[in-house]
Amino acid sequence: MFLTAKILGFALSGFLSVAAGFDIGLSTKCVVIPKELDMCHKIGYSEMRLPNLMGHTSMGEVILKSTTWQHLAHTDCHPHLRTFLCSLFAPVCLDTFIHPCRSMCVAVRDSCAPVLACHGHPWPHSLDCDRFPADEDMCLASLTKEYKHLHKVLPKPACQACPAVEEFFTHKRVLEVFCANNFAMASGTALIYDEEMTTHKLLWSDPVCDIEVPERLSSSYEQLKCYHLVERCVHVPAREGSEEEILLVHSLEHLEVAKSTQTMNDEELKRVSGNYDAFFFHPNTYRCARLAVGATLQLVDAVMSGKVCNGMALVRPPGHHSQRNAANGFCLFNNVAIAAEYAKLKYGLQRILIVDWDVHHGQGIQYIFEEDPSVLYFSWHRYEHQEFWPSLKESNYDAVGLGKGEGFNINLPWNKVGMGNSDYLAAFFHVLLPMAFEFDPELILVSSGYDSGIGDPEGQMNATPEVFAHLTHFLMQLANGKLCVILEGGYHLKSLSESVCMTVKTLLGDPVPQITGEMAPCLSAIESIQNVRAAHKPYWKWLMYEDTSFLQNLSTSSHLLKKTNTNPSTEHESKMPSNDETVKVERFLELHMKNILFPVPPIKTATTTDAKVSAHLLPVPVHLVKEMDKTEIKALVSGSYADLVKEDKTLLSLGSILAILDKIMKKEVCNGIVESPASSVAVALRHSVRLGFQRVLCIFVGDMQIIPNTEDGKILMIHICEKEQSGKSSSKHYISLNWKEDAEGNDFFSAVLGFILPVAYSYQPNLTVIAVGPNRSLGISEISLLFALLQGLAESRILAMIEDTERNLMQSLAKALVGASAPHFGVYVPPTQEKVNKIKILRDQFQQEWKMLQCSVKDGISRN
Ligand code: Q9C
Ligand code: ZN
Repeated sequence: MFLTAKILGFALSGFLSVAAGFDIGLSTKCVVIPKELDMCHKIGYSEMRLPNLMGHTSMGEVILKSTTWQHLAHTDCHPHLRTFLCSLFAPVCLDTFIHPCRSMCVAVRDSCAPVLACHGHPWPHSLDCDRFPADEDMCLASLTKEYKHLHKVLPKPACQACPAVEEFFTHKRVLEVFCANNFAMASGTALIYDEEMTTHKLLWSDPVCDIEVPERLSSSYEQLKCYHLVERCVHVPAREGSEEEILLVHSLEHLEVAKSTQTMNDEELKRVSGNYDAFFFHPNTYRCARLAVGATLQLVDAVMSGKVCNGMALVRPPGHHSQRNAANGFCLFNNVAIAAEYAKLKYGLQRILIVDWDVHHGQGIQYIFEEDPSVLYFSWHRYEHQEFWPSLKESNYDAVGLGKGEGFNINLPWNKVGMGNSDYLAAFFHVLLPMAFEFDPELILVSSGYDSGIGDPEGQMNATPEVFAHLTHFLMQLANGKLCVILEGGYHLKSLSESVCMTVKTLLGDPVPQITGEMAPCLSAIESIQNVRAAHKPYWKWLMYEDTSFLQNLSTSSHLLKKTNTNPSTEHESKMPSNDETVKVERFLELHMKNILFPVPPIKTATTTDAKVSAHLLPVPVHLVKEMDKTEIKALVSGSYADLVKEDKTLLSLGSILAILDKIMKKEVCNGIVESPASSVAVALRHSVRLGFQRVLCIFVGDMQIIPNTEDGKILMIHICEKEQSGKSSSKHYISLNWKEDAEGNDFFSAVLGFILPVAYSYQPNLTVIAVGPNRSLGISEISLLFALLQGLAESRILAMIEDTERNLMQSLAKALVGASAPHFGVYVPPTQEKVNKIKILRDQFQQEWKMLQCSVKDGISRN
């Protein structure tokens, strides 16, 4: 992680002042990105700058110039070698210049020149270290202290044992090997907060508006400080949104009315406020609302320019209810809608996803983008058959968008209060995430209201703060991680601030807390999910073969009838949460957060001391663990697995596995990756259980020789292979999923979202083992997807066991585990009918046991 964090971007002018000696004319040249450099395409730029520190104008030229030394990349001569070489000629995205400092060059040269000498080549003039600036603040510096600690001994090649080298044949390959995405990936999390936005407040008594208080902002910020999250974020200042920016969405008339309130007295303010449904003006409201818009745009700029990879803006007033010509529901300007228009205009984006997890329907956003296919809007909201504010017919699931925008508006109405973690997760698995992966957004904006959380007087829902960590984690897997979270509602101060913290913590890359409690969506949630799937079936390829049909009679309809008959006064009483309830939730959360939060292990990823392994994992910073010695392992591996210990190779890998498991158990490391024969998996699983992991989820990809015993329920095995293996039929704890990767692209999304994740979340493992054996039927893209999404489980405790022939796989997975590369899952392709049917059969078979699989109500199934 610190590798990328070390990379300093600076403006062109800064570059020019230190770059004397380089060919400036060429280094500032914008060129069209060749197709094979998809790391830059991913970011959304069609042009880039060539840093051109070697005086080259094209990749072809650079490859010619580097023939004598390019094979250095495959030696282990210095941990920063690839970074150094990449910085010399990699295309630079985002107008950010990257180049090495003299100290880095010297360090690399001192270690690597002997390797070149070994092969009969001198250190090339083009890599002369005097050409590079000495100022360490301005460029990629040499080894940091931590790095020295991790790699104490750099190999000193001797002429008798020249390191083996590999030749490259294509431009693409050269770049891949040198650059490995390092420079295309932004890192860091922006946090935007400006105290001035607490000056907007209600000046008279109004029971409808009195929950939208300044403390919503200040207490969230205080809580962030309390968890030391503020200091881990990149501070980005707010600014005022310009009139031009506001007019991207709003009418001039609306802007003028808002502007005119600045000089009004209380009485006039109250009168203007009365023109809207649930809004109040304060003399500083206009200024705050402009800051809220500007803060949101600053966040979009920080993310789109690559300054950070994600971030959160704490703003007031909120935005998602406000409309072209009207304030509404505490909102004056539609911050998120303006941001989407701005991003389209300034960065030429063609696909933006807006996720609105606020408990209210952001009807303002819906209206603005209803006919726009470039903005996919998803909102879940308390609806109660149109009883709940804003009580619109168009908040129901059948409002799917209009004209060209048909299919790009997704409403998931909740017809009951009390929705909780399982309901929200089910909505993500069975509705939002499959749409989002098919849509493939370039940027995600979250209308992040926390009134959908527990204790909120408006929402009356039950979801606990950690569910927002999971929702955030899922969204981080899309749009190359470009995620902007913008505050909307949230009126229980404690619930709000804890949820904000869970979101920011997750954006920063911390492991996600486990969700506790029964995992099963409620009947009413399943009904809503079924109906929105049915409504969207005509528009989405992934839904094409799903058997979704509308449910006419909802379990909540009778409740609606009953409600209209009740005495309004008693109804009012039961609806209003008492002060008592607020305090009760406060106390609950105080304890709950202590229970679920855990110290982040000091080391993210561990691997073995086996030099062969670490060599091709570099330059990813992994921690090296010393394996157990043979007698120790022999003592541990007893009984039925005795045969295994006879094989020396197996024994060695077991030694590393057991050592890493031990460190994961002790919370010294978060995850681990080892080279290991598939035959060790059964032993590793049993050993995990013996160490004290109560539920171990194992995803096994490929042929399995020894099928572990899973009868006691302490291990849940999902076995993915091309054909059913004989000898074992599926059961609750041993599930066989026959899946072969698609030649056209990645169609595994449907299996992961529709089956593997729901089963995994139902089981709630406290350790995940992902093993890849011989004859795997999944490609690197499919396995990477599995890794990315399963990291949300078991507090990110993952042990990866990979066959020793899988060098490429090993390298990409190591990067995924360390968190050093943006997610990359290949091209989305929708699943074939045959594959959809496969999932359907499995879902039917297991949904009574693993309830998160449920996404439709079948006749004859009565639950809850
Ligand atoms: N009887 C946000 O959460 N309630 N706004 C009005 C009228 C308004 C919520 C009730 C709730 C607005 C951003
Ligand atoms: Zn709300």
